Formats: sequence, C-alpha cells, structure tokens
Amino acid sequence: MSKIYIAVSGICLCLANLVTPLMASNVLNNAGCERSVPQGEARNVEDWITYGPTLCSVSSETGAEARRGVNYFKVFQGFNGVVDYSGIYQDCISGPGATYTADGWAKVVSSDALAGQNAAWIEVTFRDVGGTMLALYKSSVITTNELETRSFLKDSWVHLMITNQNDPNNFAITNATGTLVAPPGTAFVRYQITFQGDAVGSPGSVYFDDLSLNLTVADPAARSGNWNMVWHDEFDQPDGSEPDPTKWGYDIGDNGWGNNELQNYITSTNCVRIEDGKLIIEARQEIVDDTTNYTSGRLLTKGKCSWTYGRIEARIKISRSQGIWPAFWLLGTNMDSVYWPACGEIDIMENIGRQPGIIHGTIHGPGYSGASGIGGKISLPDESAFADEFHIYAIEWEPNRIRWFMDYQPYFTATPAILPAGTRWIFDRPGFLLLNLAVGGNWPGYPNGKTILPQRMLVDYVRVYKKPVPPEIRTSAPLAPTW
Ligand SMILES: [Ca+2]
Ligand SMILES: [Ca+2]
Repeated sequence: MSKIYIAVSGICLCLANLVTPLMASNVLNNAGCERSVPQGEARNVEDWITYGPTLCSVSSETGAEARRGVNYFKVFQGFNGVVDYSGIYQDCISGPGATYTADGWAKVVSSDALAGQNAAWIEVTFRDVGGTMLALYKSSVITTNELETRSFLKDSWVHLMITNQNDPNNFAITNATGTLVAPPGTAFVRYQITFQGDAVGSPGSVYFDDLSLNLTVADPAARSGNWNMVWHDEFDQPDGSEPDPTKWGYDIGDNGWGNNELQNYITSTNCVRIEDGKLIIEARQEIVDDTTNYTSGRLLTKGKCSWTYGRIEARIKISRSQGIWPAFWLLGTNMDSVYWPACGEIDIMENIGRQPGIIHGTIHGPGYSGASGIGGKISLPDESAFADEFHIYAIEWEPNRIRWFMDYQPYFTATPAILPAGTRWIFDRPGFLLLNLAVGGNWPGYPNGKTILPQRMLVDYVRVYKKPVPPEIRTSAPLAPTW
C-alpha cells in the first residue's frame, strides 16, 4: 500500500453504559423491553414486530410493574367486534438441528384483569424460508378460567415455560418437552406473544417481561440456518503458508496509522502465517541497538473482496497484555476517494489489553468518529479473559441496522436513529475486511513492564453470509395463525 490512511478506532461512546453480561445464549433482542421506547408508544417496540388490529394493541410501558428494569410489554385486544390477535414477535435466523429452550414472564393485574374469552400465551415456531410453520411449541394459555381457579395467579409475575409441542396442522398438543428442535427445512425461528381477543370486546391486558429464547446447540451450521455463505476463508493451508493472496493483501509500514501506534506492519511469516488451520497474526518485540521495535501484521481484503450487508463473522482467539490491540473490522471501499471517516468504519470486534474481559463493537462516520464512535460492549459471565478461548464475533448488517453478536449473543444495535443530530448513516455501500494486531496507540495505551510479547491473534475462520433472496423474512413471512 502506498497510501497511508487513518485507521482508527476510538473509545466507544457507549449508549448502553453497562457492559452486557452473557448470562445465557438468549438470541432475542430487547428481551426485557428496556431499550429506548417511549412509554405507551404502541406498535413501536424496538427490535420487535407488532401485529394485530390497528387500534393500539401492544405497548411498551414504564413503571414499577416491570419484573426487571423499568419497562415491560403490555398486550391487549383490538376491540373491533371480532376475534382478533395482537402481540409482538421476533425472528431469528436458525437452521435444522438447532435446539432451544424458551420461556418468559407474564402478569395479570386485578385492576385490568383478563375477561370474557380473552386469552394469551407465548409460542415458538420454526419456519421455512417462505414463512411456513414447520413446528410449533406453546406455553400454557392464560385464560379467565385459569385466573378464576388460581392456576394462574393475579398480581404477580408468573413464569411461562414454552414446553407444549403442538401439531402445526391442527394445533393440538402432542407432547411436553423442554427442548425445542428446529426440523429439516428450518430457516428461522419466531418467538411470539399472542393475545387472543374475543368478539365482544372484553377488557383486560397481560404484561410480559424477561423473554428468552436460548440457543443450546453447539453446531455453528445449525445456527446460521440456510443463509448462503458467499465468501469464507478457513485458513486450512499447510503450516507456515502465507494467507491466500487471492483473498488477503497486506498493509505495511510504521506510520502509526493515525493512532500513534508503535508497530511496523510487515509481510514476514514471523508475523502472519497459517498454523494448524488458523491464521496467526503475531506481534513481536525486537531490541536492536537498545532500540525497541515492534513488528506485527495487518491483513485486508481491499481490492479483492467487499460486501454490502450480510452476516460477517470470525472465530478468533484474541491476544492479551497491556498495549496490545486486536481488531476485526470493515472500512468503506470508497476510502481512497472520500477518505476516513466519510468512508465509514464498522468495528466488528476490538479489545484493548488492559480490559481483558471486554469486547467492543463500534461504528465510525462523519460526526461520530474516533473517540466519538458509537458502540456497545460485552463481557463474559464470569468476566474471564476473551484471550482464554476462541469466540465467534459477528455483525448482522442490514439496511439501516447493524447488530453485533458475541457467540451469537446480541449486544448492540446501531440504527440511523441513534446517530448524533445532523449526521448521516453511511453504511449502505460496500466495505472490505481487516484483521490486525496493533501495539500501542492512543486508545489502548502502550506496552509496559507487564506486557508479554510475542502476542498472537488466532483466527480459525472468516465467513460472510447473505440472507436467502427472496424472501426477506422480516417483512414477507406471513403470520400464520396458530390457534
Ligand atoms: Ca423489563
Ligand atoms: Ca480454520
């Protein structure tokens, strides 16, 4: 590369101030209804799709009634004189063989208790790429009879387990199980809250909070469903090889890359090589004539491969130590004409050595770059170091939305709505991938007496997926009745 450009990453301006703990592999977004939804704003529940009669039937509420946090979902009927259904749902990519457990919490308050023939439940359905239901699991159904017999207590949160498997053709319960299995043909899984309103407009509402759909299977192929893998590198060349030159080029040099970094990026297999089916990027320290020099590697797909939208993931075992800065990220392909940050930057994974238990995901663009980048972060449940194990770092990038995942756990969502006033969403054009291991820099700080070198970042694979086309499952899948 002859052109020097500013590569960057800055401290996240974290919208979620707290590190998201990985408590379980809950694949739902906004599962506790906590994120930025104005009170009572019907049919606008972040990350959830609302359905039902046009009369307000789903809302996000704020108040002491919440089981956890300050917000919860409130669902009620459409009062339109016919039996109708309202609620919320969320679709998550899945694939045959994936298994889940699912549950949620519900509450009926005496002051607005379910009446008449109204009923509510939670269900999980596995669907093919066209939205057709292949398997159906439901919780017990909350009815007025259940309330009267006190099998469902009023005025307290009740745990609803999704354990009744139903025949998807006639909705009859076939068996009870805690394990929800995606059948052959599954493209996505839908977690849905349903309120069945009767034909006479009976009153009553049900609150929901702390919803979960927990992925329990370990097979990555099942998790990615039938998304089409459009590009990948498994790094399975012989030990000591350079990475595939048709996929990767090198950035080289010691110019500091705009962050006052210390390393000199080189092409030597000392710093970049294949070993045991992994890409190794190694940061090394060399002392020559009392001068400390650092060498490392920086790979990029610039000029070779680029993508707009899709799921982009890598399985990485990161480095550790003060002053070391591993990154897996994207830059816009128009960087040489519009420059950074106008080209846009999506940091899929960054870690700085002094925070061994925190991973950052961030976007940078005009008006929100460097230290003002917008992002989120996640830690492991026991706050152990990410360098201890391989983890899967991914984004799912769609028009007007990017979501970050660590081991399939979503932890941050960026949309145009969260950008600073007057700035633009620029993530609608192609980007190329970068993998690098920096030494020093404004954000991570610099190696000190505790820094251990060499350090390595091991990359088992990088994979890029596109959603099946058609259909776009979020918009075109019909809401199949399941009652
Ligand atoms: Ca909540
Ligand atoms: Ca591999």
